[in-house]
Amino acid sequence: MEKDIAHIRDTAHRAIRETSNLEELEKIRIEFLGRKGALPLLLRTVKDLPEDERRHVGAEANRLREDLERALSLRHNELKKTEHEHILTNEWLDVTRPGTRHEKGHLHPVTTMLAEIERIFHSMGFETADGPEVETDFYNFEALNIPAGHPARDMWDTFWLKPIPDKIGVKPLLLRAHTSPVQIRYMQKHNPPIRIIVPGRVYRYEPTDASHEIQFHQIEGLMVDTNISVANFKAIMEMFFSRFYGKKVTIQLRPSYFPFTEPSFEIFISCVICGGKGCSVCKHTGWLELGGAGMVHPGVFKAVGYNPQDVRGFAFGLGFSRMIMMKHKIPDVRLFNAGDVRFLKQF
Ligand code: FA5
Repeated sequence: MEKDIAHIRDTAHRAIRETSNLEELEKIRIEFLGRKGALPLLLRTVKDLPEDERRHVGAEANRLREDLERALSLRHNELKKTEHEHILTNEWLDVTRPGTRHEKGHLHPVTTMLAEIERIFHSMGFETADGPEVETDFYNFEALNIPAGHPARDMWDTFWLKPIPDKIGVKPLLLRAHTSPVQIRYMQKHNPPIRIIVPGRVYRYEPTDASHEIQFHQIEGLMVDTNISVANFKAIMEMFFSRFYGKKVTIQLRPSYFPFTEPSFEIFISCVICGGKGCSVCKHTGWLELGGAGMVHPGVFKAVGYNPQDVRGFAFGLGFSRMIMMKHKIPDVRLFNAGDVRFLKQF
C-alpha cells in the first residue's frame, strides 16, 4: 500500500509539473483527487487493512492529499499568471487609441456652388430649367438667329456628332456649345412672364489652357415680361454677384455682339480679389469678364411664336466654372475635371 501511495505521489507531481495549461491541470486534479480519482479509491481500501497499518497508511494518504492540493494550487497560480501575461502581450486592446477614420466622399465643388447659385436666384423668384446636352442645329443655332452659313457660328467651336437619319431627312446633332438652346425650348412651352436659370454642362471644340476647357459649366438666365429693361438686368446681376461673393460687387456692361440679343453686352464685375485696385487675376484692370448678355432679339421671340411687339426680356450666359475659380482662387479651370483627389479634398 505504501508503494501505491509513493507511485501516486510521483506520477501526480510529474503530471502537475509538466502540464502547461489550466484545462489539463483540472483533468489531473480529477484523475488523482476527484471522487473516482486514484487517491480516494486507494483510501476506500484502507478500512480493510489491519488496525495499526490502517492508521499509518491513512495518515500517509491524507498527507499526500494535502501535498497534492498544495502543488495543484501553486501550479494553478503559475499557469494563471502565464495565461494573463499571454493575453496582455497578444490580445492587448487599447480602448483609448483613436479609431481608424473611414474616408467619406463629398460633393464636387461645382455641385456645391451650383446649389448656392440656385438658392440665390430662387430667392429672387427664378426657377431652374433644364435641357439636353446633345442638341440639334435648330436649338443650338438656328432658333437663336444664327442660320446656316452665318459667320457668327464661328464664335462657338462645336463638337458635331454623327448625323441620325429620321423620317424627314438627316438631322445634324451636336454637343451644345452653350446653355442658350434651353431659352428656346422653355419659351416654346411657356408663356411670359418667365424667370429661369439654366445651369449646365457645355462643350467647345477648342484648345485648352488655364481658362479654357472643352467641357465646362455655364449658367443661363432668362427673364421675359411686358416691361423688362437693361436696368432690371443690371440690378439683378449686382444683387446676385454681391450675394455669391459675400461683398459689394459692381457691374459693368460693355458693348458686345450675340446674334440672339440686341443690344448685347459683355458682363464685367469689379475684381473680387483686389476689390478693383488691380492684381494679377484681373490683369491689373480691376475688372473680370464673366459672361455675355443682352436684350432678347425680336427674331428669337418670333422663332418661339411670341409677338415681339408684346414682350421684352433679357438673357445672360455666365461662365459658371470661372465664377467658382474667382470665389476659391482656383488657378486652372482644367482642375475641375482632372479627377485629382488632392484638389477635390480641399472643398
Ligand atoms: C455664350 O456662350 C452665350 N450663349 C452667352 C449669352 C447668353 C449671351 C445669353 C447673351 C445672352 P460666350 O461664348 O462668350 O457666350 O460664353 C459665355 C462665358 O462662358 C464666357 O464669358 C466665359 O466665362 C465662359 N467660357 C467660354 N468659353 C469657355 C471655355 N472654353 N472654358 C471655360 N469657360 C468658357
